[in-house]
Amino acid sequence: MTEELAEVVRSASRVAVLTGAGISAESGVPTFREAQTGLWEQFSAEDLATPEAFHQAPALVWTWYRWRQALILQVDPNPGHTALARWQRQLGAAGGDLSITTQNVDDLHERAGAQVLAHLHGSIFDHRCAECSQLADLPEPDYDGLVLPPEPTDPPSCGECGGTLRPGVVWFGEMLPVDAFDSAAATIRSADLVVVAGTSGIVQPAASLPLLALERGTPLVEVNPEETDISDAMDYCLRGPSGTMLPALAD
Ligand code: BV8
Repeated sequence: MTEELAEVVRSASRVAVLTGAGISAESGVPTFREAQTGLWEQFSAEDLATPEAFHQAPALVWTWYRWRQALILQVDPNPGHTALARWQRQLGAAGGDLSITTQNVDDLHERAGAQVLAHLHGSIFDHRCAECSQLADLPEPDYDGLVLPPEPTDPPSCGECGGTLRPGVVWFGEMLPVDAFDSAAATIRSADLVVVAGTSGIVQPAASLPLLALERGTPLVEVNPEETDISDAMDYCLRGPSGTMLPALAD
């Protein structure tokens, strides 16, 4: 990290962070860029994360989500998650603020002790009725997420209307929760530093959020081992894994 960036970080008191799948990669949660395996080998994640896929193959899509839940329950936050939680506590104690907006549907930021402002694409642990939208609590999936699940199982029925339960996430082609997006946009517009960690910058409208920083010339930092669709907008690019780069940035 250059001395210039170190000074920018030291003087920041209102930090807005946007994270993507890459921040959970070192915990062992596959990113969307990685090839699928097992039951889902012939599909890309983007193929499965749609209402159409769930309508056509509810058991396959439902089992994919239950398997991902099991995997997430069995892994731990990594130093990237814990660095953001620490930085958030430190800034909060000094009268500042660090907001975390994530595209991820896992709970690893929370399990690292951080407050999350917005889960733009929902939570993998939420389930709702595809017909009446009633939320439903389900027991944890009973298979080992570190090995691939057995045959697909049908999604359960809604206890209220008998409809079909679906994952409580935002699928491709579905609208984001307006309040989540708007609060994320507000924190980025009022930040004095924006950090974008672990996202390819492909999925919209999430990927457009960091660009709001350009309105006021707020410094933009990207943490990613690779170049992304939004790297050109960045003032600083830390080319490395977030588990290494975020602790260096936060401390
Ligand atoms: C919307 C929840 C309005 C589910 C997700 C045609 C019709 C309809 C819509 C569209 C269309 N064409 C385009 C769109 C818009 C579409 C879109 O953006 N498509 C893309 C594919 C072009 N967006 C939508 O549909 C959104 N809704 O637009 O509504 C609308 C409605 C109707 C009609 C028109 C418009 C909804 C998008 C939300 C989808 N749901 N997740 C689930 O999780 O199963 S998206 C999902 O994929 C993730 O949440 C995340 O957002 C995205 C993956 O992106 P990343 O997080 O960036 O992860 P990725 O794997 O791509 O990259 C990982 C990065 O990490 C890499 O850069 C890698 O280098 C880096 N990395 C790896 N290791 C590390 C690391 N970085 C740091 N450290 C490491 N160790």
